[in-house]
Amino acid sequence: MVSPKNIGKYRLGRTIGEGTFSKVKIALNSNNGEKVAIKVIDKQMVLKNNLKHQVQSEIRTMKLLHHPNIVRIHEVIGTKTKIYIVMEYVSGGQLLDKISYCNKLNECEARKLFQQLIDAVDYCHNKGVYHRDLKPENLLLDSKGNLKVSDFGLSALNKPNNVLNTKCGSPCYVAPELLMSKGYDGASADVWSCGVILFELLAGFLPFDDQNLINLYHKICRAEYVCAPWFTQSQKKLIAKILEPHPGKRITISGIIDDEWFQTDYKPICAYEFDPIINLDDDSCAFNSIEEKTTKPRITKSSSFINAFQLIAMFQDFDLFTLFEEQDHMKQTTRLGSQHTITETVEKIEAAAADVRLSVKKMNNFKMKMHSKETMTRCSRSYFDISAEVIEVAPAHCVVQVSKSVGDLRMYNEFCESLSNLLKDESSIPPHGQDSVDRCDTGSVEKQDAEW
Ligand code: ISQ
Repeated sequence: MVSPKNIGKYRLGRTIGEGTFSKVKIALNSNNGEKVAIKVIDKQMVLKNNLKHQVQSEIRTMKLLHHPNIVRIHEVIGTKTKIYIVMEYVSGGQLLDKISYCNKLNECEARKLFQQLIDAVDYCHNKGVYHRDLKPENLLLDSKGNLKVSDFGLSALNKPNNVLNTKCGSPCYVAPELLMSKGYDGASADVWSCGVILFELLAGFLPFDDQNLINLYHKICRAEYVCAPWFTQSQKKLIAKILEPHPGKRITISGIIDDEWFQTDYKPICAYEFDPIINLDDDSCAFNSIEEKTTKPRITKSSSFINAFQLIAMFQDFDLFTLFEEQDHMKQTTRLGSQHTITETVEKIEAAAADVRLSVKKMNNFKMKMHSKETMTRCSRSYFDISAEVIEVAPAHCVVQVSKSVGDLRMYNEFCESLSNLLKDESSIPPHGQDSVDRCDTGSVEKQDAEW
């Protein structure tokens, strides 16, 4: 039995935030005493609103977001009635409180927070993830005053179609194209919201505000705003390019990053420093119930060598990960058997990457990350498309697990195909190379849903 105040190792505390379908509670990890924030989502509400698949896919996406300015997800826990998204606890409160307290921020502070916001948004957009509800309530501050964006990827719960519904809050940060219910591009809609936030940081008041929703709607759609008298020319110039009502003419994130005012004191964050290796034993996967999770065997992360029991357990695990008690067919992980030594297998991974023009970064002797050379234009905007991990099952018997981040499947499939062919290369297979690994055929491609 699960006590209502305890979810696994977490002791739930008070509510610190509330959304349309969810509440955020503070909680204590009883294993290490650390505080976490837990978003509690009512499954019934999600099902009633036909948001099941969207929420599933968005949680999967959120787990791939690893950026210092984005609230990290630790794990997702499913019970019969609720989904618990366990996140890092950000202790400095909402940016909104800081604006209310300070009235307006000085230029340096406002620029630093805006740069961090744009870095986070840029990172997510490069992964094909859009927020759609950026507003100061979703912007938190850590103990050092750095910005952390919450709810990135959870647009299903943000309900963008309901912006004029007062239950969902004010539309002050929402782009005109969303208010006009036209089709919209998530990237430029997020850019608009960032512009409203920048204006508010520098001015201490909103660019578009009116008690009357219809008037507010008109002001937003015509981009009718008055700059604060202390705005500098360069601030005005950038804000005008962002608060452009026509999404096609609006500045892009790249354009903002190149802007002179933005570039002042800008220290871009390098993706290499924080992008994750997707570990085989990543226990942040979603599952049906806490009871299921606690009975599953763990696979150690410290070594590249695993035993046959762990291998079988690992394969069984993946079949069980269904939050809504049904199979999801989104394929994100491929496993290939290799009858080569770990060193030869790594060489073949490198050769397959070169084959499809992926550049490789070796994380250690058995883990590597790859990404398309074309996306490597700027350090702050680079991200990894594919990661590969070699697990030595026995001498000259390895399993290669290839995982992909969000994005285009084509490159991933080409890489898997090429690697599969290279691993089948008989000339380099030693004579003792008999296939003895249960449920993993040599060189054959087995795709698994790594998340659900
Ligand atoms: C993390 N820490 C504090 C508050 C939060 C609110 C929403 C999402 C994450 C959070």
